[in-house]
Amino acid sequence: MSARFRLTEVRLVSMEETTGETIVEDAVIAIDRGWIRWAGPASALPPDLLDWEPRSVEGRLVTPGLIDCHTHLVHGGSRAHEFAARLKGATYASIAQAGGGIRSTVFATRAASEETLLRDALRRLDARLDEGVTTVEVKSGYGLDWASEAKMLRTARRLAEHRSVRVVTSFLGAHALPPNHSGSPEDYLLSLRERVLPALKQAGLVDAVDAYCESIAFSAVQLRPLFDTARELGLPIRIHADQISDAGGARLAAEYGALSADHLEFTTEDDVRELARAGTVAVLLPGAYYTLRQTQLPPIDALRRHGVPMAVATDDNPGTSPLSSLLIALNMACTLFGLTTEEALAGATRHAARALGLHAELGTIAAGKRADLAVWDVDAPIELIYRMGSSPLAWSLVGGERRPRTGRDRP
Ligand code: DI6
Ligand code: FE
Repeated sequence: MSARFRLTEVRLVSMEETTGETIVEDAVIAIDRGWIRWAGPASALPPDLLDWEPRSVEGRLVTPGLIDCHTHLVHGGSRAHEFAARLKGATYASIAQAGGGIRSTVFATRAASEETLLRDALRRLDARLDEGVTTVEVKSGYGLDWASEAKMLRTARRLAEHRSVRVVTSFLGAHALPPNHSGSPEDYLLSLRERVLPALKQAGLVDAVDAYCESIAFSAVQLRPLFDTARELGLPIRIHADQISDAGGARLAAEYGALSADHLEFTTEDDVRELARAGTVAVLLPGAYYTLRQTQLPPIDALRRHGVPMAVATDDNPGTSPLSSLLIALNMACTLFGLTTEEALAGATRHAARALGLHAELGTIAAGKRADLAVWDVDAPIELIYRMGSSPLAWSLVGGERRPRTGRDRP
């Protein structure tokens, strides 16, 4: 394989801010050792790129590789029985209070071997890769002790050794109090600050710090010291905020200049203003909204009015969003939250890259970005979102390397 080549006969959807999902017909993407050197109409190709090996995509649509910027795809066990219980009228909170919920996944994750965690996570990952996902964020938070959190994060890192994908990790030790924890929440958070987080960071396992700021988890007041520690360690912050109550999570995200505030169903317009001021991305998670049959919508119009970038992700977790399909999350973002298809696609590309702090190198097709691309058998971007359950991906490229779809032998 040559290190330099140009994709030709591209129908280019760059998802750049200025052009969005406009299609540039008969385009070329020139790729140099995994990075995009140039992208635009063939008629404007700089002459020095003419002798780069041409590889035709035969008129297929090419978008940036998709980015799933909020997942818990490494975890043990299943919570199908809770799904059954909810169908009979139980609520998420009542299940948690009865000892189920996050705690039951903590027991299953602690009991699982790393190989089992890896095998199950790879299945959930593969479903995404076959939908054009090239970067995925993965959280810990179902271990809640040093060894089990480390096991989850190591497994997340290993995904990138087994598949062509970029993995970004978040430490979510502040997800719940560990089962049988005898001390106060403050004691637990202090142990994260003093021992667990610095050690995991030192081991190279943590790219960011996340927390569950919620009436049934931790309060903003309790979380501040943890975020101070994250800051001292130079780690960016993201927050599960205002999902089932207004617990001040979005305000806290803005206060700490968090990369993202995720969920936001109960966020007020005043808080949206703060998010805008802080440059924090709103990550919308319609799979959780759907699964919990929520009725309170995130403040989409306010987010638009104040210019807060909106990303969309799966939230793939065994309790509230057992969803492996980012394309279906995009469909839900449109149908349930009223996003336009262009907003939804920006939410899985440009804005998702920003939510991970990687917008300088990912999220659009432009010179200087990584050659992470998705090649599709569709006529227009809306087709990616409108149809559910059958991925139109032809193949993807990660750092310029072609990744065929699973089980497909044709090019
Ligand atoms: N993300 C989370 O981490 C929590 N809810 C959500 O949307 C808890 C998920 C769980 O019940 O396991
Ligand atoms: Fe989540």
